[in-house]
Amino acid sequence: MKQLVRMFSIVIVVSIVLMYVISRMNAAEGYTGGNTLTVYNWGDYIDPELLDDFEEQTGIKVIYQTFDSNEAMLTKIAQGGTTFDISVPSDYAISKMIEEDLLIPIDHSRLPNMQYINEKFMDLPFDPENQYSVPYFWGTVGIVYNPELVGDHTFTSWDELWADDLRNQILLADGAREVIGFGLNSLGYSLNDTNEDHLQEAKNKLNKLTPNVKAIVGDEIKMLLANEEAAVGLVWSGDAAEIMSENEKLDYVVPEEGSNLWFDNMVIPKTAKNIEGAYLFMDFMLDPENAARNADYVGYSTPNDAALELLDEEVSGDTRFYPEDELLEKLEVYDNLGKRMLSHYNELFLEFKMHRK
Ligand code: SPD
Repeated sequence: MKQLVRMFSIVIVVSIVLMYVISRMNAAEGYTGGNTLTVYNWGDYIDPELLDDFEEQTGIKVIYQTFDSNEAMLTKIAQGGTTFDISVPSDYAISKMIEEDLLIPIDHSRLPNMQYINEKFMDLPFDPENQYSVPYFWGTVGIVYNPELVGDHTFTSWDELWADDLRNQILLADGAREVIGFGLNSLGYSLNDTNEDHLQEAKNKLNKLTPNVKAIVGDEIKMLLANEEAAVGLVWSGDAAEIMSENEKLDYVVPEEGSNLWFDNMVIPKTAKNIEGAYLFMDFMLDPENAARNADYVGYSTPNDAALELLDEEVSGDTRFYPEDELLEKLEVYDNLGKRMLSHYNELFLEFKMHRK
């Protein structure tokens, strides 16, 4: 009898250990049960204290994972095997996800704080009527530079990047659309151009930039520029704002030939397991105080009017990061160029990267 009880106890203990190990493995793969929420966001794109506050307010545990490009995020969600409840793609990637039937339509009645979003960020062509996405941050692509290290350059033109005196001084954000885009813009073409001759011309011109390019990097671009490891960077506006808060010598400009205006919105992928939690999270992030804290922390521009009022006037009145409509009208939003053309942009970017080796 004693032996039977011992064996029974062993079986119970082994089962408990196994259940624990399996639940940890699931968590690592983004498993969401009733009381967890898996958020898949860009790196450095949220105030981590907001996640703690959300957990405390709702009792929902957040499992947080990051990506560094729309392409990486799209591939991961499309290939399946994940259970993300929230993601934050950009404009053209949202359009692609809608096209590929990867998103759940949004019920606006579950998002009372959506009222604070400025209407110019709603109903944009990549998601008419915001059927699938909720504004998070927005911004431009431009050049951050250290006036003490670049002579007379003020980068009002993309062409200044090719100057001989900038040898090994430029860092580029690791984005295919951003790099091919400024190559096209520098030639006077649209950053949505699909003409093969124009694309080859842009790549050949970018190849000539190679001697000036020190590195193509991810989020570390902020630390490198703030520490003056390079004089110039091609960056998203919010990263420029953060870099400039670390090193006040630096400035940010959007070249006059044109550039990219982008929008990152929250979505609920079809992989979601906690839809109720996803709505709670989106509405929490739309709350004016939370949205203002988030904007303050990450440095990006908020589409939330009530949050904007809570920010320092120094921040909300800075036209480098909240540009006037006149500049915005000159900028272009990335189109969803379709699977084949987007892959072609990626190939061209890869060829440019290889050219540097
Ligand atoms: N580190 C956060 C980066 C977020 C950038 N999103 C901009 C995407 C533009 N296509």
